Amino acid sequence: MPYEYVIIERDGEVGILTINRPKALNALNREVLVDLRKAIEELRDDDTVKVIIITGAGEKSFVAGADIGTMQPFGVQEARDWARLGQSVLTEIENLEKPVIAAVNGFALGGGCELALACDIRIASDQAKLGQPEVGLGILPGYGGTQRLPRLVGKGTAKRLIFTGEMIGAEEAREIGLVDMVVGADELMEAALKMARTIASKGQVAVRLAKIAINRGCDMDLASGIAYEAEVFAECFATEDQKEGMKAFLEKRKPRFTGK
Ligand code: DAK
Repeated sequence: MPYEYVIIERDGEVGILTINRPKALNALNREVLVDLRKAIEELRDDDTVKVIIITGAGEKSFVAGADIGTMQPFGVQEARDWARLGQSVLTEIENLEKPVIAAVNGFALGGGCELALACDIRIASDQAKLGQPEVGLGILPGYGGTQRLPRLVGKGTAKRLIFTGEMIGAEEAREIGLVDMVVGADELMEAALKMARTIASKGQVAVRLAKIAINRGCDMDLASGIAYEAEVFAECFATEDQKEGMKAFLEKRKPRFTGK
């Protein structure tokens, strides 16, 4: 399905979704968010796609934020609707039953940083710059930044980044845990694809259940999270993948997972 602001490509079992509004540094306006949602749902429903990579078009930017021109005239009710639209798209990405890797190829600011935060794993180009500059515009992060950022980097660091609006480079982002890996700009997509292919080669029921266990467990106290883990761990033993994975190990061969 063709989109105006998103490009979808498939590389084997990996779906690559490129946000494509480079003239505005891929800023998220309503049309981009609507295309992003439809594209995510297309990849979600495509059984041949096991892992998704999200990146930005052009060399300069992943996503430079929510579109400031769109938001400028908002009143309180429109701002609430706008927050709900973006939040629901990002929550859909976070809860997608497939792993999502953000390949952060440049600016990831405001809503762009929040989009990366909603992905499972973040790989950044050494040229990337990340931050939550919203307070400089008289607003606060509205696409989950005040919630996901402290959960990832800790309360103090999240407050520093959000209160100062400071932009940080990829290396510092890695040091604080905001990104998982930094690679040269030319190697970014290959690194993201390599990781995606590795994940795609594993038992997909197990990967899916691990994602659910981590996401749900992080919102629980430890004892409840551990109990929840036991439940999803047990579920694996009802799958063909578990039988095949362990049989292959014992027979000293590579597993042939079916995702069942
Ligand atoms: N929105 C709209 N257009 C943007 C944009 C953005 N976020 N970022 C860049 N652009 C546009 C520029 O206006 C420019 O357009 P033209 O003038 O060429 O038409 C084009 O992209 C190229 O940008 P620059 O000429 O500025 O490029 P530079 O290399 O000089 O600077 C920059 C790059 C990324 C440092 C700069 O563009 C910049 O500071 N951009 C804004 C970054 C920013 O502040 N991002 C956060 C946006 S606020 C909420 C819901 C959501 C949010 C908040 C609340 N609720 C409803 C509660 C989220 C908010 C945000 O994300």
